[in-house]
Amino acid sequence: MAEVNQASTVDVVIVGAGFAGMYMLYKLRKLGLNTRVLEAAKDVGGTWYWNRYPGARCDVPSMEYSFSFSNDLQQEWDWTEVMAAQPEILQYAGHVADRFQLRSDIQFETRVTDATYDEKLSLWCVTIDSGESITARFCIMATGCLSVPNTPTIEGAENFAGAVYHTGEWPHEGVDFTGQSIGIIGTGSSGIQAIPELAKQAQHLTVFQRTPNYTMPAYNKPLTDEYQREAKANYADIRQQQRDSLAGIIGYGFGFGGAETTEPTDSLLDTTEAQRLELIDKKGFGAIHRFMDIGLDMNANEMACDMYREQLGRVVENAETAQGLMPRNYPIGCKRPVIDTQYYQTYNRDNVTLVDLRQGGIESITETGIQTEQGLFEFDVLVYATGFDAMTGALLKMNIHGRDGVPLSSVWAAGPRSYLGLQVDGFPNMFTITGPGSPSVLSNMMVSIEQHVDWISDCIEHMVKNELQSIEAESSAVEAWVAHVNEVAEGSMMTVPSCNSWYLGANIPGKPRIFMPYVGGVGVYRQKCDEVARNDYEGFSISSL
Ligand code: N01
Repeated sequence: MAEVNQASTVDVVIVGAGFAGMYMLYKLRKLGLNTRVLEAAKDVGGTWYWNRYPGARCDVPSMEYSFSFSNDLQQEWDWTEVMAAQPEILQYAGHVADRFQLRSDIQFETRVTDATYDEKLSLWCVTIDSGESITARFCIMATGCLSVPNTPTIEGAENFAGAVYHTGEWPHEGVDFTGQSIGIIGTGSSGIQAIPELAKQAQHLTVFQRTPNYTMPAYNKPLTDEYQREAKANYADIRQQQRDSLAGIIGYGFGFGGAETTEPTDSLLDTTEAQRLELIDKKGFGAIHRFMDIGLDMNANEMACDMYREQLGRVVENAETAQGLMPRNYPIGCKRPVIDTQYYQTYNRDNVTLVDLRQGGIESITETGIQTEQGLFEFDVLVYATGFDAMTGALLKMNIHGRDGVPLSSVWAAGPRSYLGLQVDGFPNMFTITGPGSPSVLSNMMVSIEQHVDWISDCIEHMVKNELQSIEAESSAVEAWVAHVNEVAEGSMMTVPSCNSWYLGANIPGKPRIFMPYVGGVGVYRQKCDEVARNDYEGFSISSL
């Protein structure tokens, strides 16, 4: 491995060596800037480095969930499946690091504890867990949106005698569950992906489900050489369509999650019951994909939920288990869509038990299992699939202090506020890649990462060329952007009171209920960011050297 850049003063510090940090480094090197990346893990990959649980897989087609910045890279890399599994994505991240020789500027096994802005010197002082500090003119947070695992506080948790795992911090050597009984808490994307795989390995699997999710079959399959050749020949066009789209995904050749279309057009309210049943016969869970009003009208949405439950009842053989798995009382589409491989079929196995916590919640964790209001369930191993302190977690975990020593935690006490999800007022020369207030988690992260990195790198180039000292979001621009983010989310399924999603911070006790990502779409958002830059960085105040 190449020697690592250990300078204590650099032009730019980047926190995080996931896809965002890696591409940011690549771009800043091209500008000739001395850059250092600080990364807690032993290697690159970010979320794909940590989330190694069985069944971990991307929910975006691989050909689109990959970098577009280098045509050579996208032409030479071959994906094996429509939606790649974690090991393949991590291999890809490693390939990118090797190909562009990125590791020499990445300091691994280094956790940032503090970042403080020195106004007199216009420098960021970034402190790491060894106690050392690095100063830099620009500080770029590439810390990811889902990088701080959430382990709920449950009474007696420390008493459990067996092994305990979290899907978001899975052991790198893997876990052999042969002959073991497992208890798993959580049925979000991670739980829904892990459950079918764990059930295959375990002697018995008990699933503790607080809120059933709406999940769609992934219809994943191997990619043919012919498809890859054809898609690669059309890559320029595919990438442009992704950039102009709503979510950065066009589902080229496949649709999204096996659906025929990524852009629903029909009205469910205009269908008859007989037509709906016929659609379910033909398409199963996919029956609801093409109806636009599901996202706009609560009655249409409830009709779709009925269709969903109907299909679920057809797949799950035990009627009581099927009832237990049925999501109710919140709209479909209000949370991050989940896609799965044989999730409901897993409950037809003899070695899987569902504990529907709506019938009686968790009271405590004991030495041998979980005590619920329905009784004690015992197992050897406990798996938390309980998600993340999303979007703000990683930023607030570091002690970030801006102008006048003001902590980010106090500026964000009532929820995150940011201009374009790129900068916070009072924190000059600090950028957040895919920060709250940007499309981020509502999009294909690769598209959003590339867009933010390109924008930030153009901005820094502009600053350097014009001998400018600092750039900082204006408070009025932050206010206006936050209002806009809320306004566009308002009226969508995602903000209805019955929806308790991590988009709203609702999964973390005490976290302010604010809709964090920008729902306006990556195409529209990109235009807005470009317009801001074209208009001399409108909404930012810039000072000269
Ligand atoms: O986390 P989640 P996740 N007692 O927050 C339950 C991305 N991702 O890791 O809904 C009992 O969605 C909680 O219950 P409830 C993707 O963006 C992508 O699964 O709060 N249960 C819920 O069931 C995704 O959305 C991929 O009632 C408790 C679960 O834990 C995001 O990561 C794969 C509990 C947490 O679900 C997060 O997904 C994996 C408690 N005290 C992840 N506390 C793909 O690309 C929490 N829960 C496919």
